[in-house]
Amino acid sequence: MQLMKLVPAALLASSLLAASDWTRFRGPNGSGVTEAGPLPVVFGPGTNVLWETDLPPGKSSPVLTEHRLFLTAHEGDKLLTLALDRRTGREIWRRAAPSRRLESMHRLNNEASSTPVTDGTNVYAFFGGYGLVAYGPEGDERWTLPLGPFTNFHGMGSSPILADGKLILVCDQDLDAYMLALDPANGEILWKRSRTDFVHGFSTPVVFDPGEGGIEIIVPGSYRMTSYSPQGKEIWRLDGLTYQVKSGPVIGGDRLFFSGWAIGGEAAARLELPSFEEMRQRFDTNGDSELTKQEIPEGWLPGSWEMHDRNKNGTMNARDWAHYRARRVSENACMAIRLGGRGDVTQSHMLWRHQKSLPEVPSPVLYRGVLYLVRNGGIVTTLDPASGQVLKQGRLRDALEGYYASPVAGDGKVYMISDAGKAVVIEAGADWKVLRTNDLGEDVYATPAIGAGCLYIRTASRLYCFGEQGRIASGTDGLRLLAEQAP
Ligand SMILES: [Ca+2]
Ligand SMILES: [Ca+2]
Repeated sequence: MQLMKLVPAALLASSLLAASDWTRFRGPNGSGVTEAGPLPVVFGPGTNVLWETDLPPGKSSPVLTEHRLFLTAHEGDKLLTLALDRRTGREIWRRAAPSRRLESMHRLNNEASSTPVTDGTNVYAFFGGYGLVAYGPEGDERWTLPLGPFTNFHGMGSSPILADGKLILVCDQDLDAYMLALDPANGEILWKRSRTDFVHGFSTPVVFDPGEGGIEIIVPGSYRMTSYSPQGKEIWRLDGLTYQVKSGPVIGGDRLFFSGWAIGGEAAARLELPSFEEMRQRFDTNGDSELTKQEIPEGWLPGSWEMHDRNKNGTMNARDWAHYRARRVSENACMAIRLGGRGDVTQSHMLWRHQKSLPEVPSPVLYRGVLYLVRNGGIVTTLDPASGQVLKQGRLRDALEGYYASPVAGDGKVYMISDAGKAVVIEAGADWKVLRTNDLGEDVYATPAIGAGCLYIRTASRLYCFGEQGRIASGTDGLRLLAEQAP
């Protein structure tokens, strides 16, 4: 179903569309923030709907070009990339990846959970069950690159990005994790950086531009944040992350903010275990130089043996044990890191850590000088990015569900959407307050996208483009996007 509404005419500056720049997961450099016109407070099915389009299932987010909107979905055995008309929501084309492999995944993950990226013309999409695909604006297949199968029992979730003219993809998995840089023109692998110290992860990188010529690609991984040059050389590393990273970092000035949470990462669960060598000497009763379940004292066994027996041979070797041992002392935290370092910056560049009421999946959003976190149960915490001090904490009383979509912000508002589809609009500020809780009537897992005067929200069955028609009509910023009527 497509539902078109007549959109009032207004004058238009196309530069505004370019400025919105929502071309990758969470928009401009993964920040979740853009200022591109008025955004609605009141919206939902039948209310302030500029258009809506039925979609096959998927949990990826839309990305925008001046005229198009791209997203991914899966239907039956097809891994789909779709192009919609940004003004109307009309589907222009859909293409299926050459094949589809069903990978193991968490019950809440999805075969189309990675968000594509666009260079403004073409689209690049990643599916854990296939690899990478690249299409031109008319749906012409430019290249494909099969990848995997992956050793990530929750399924893949990281999204590709474009940086320094390269397509970057992080494939963190339990065995042989790596990061790729490709030529977006032809899919040729420019470099492949091994990340074998890391286990499965789901984070999407961000880019730091220190303004001195060279950019950095910043990648959260299990226990460690790493910064790479566009050539794949490590610039700095910082230890102290949780073991399983899901959210993405955000940058404000010369600071990086990251929030990580995983089961077992609470301070109370912390347990210092002996080294592998000591374990071997004390407990390797069958003399095979590895540790079986039976050999490890019961209180020291991992909750999930499968996860830590990374090569699935039924025993723990030194590498398996080292990772498990690190996990038992890793702690969940939201942290601030000073950028610009070199080498191991764990001691020198960690600015603060906050360890209470942390989100499990959603990334933080830094908006107008305030850092926002939302965790399951609708608990919102705002932090002072300078000090890590809590500014305010409160519950979203009408949206107490789980939170998987990451918050986004613009036009003085922060949007947080629960998995039950309650979309809370918060008036931004240290002393934030709820303006409105809208009910979308369907589950929401995808992070919204923001366009010029539009909020794009993917629910279980459709994509909505919401906007306040009155404000758009009277707006002086004039949005051509909304001025043009459906063809
Ligand atoms: Ca043994
Ligand atoms: Ca093993």
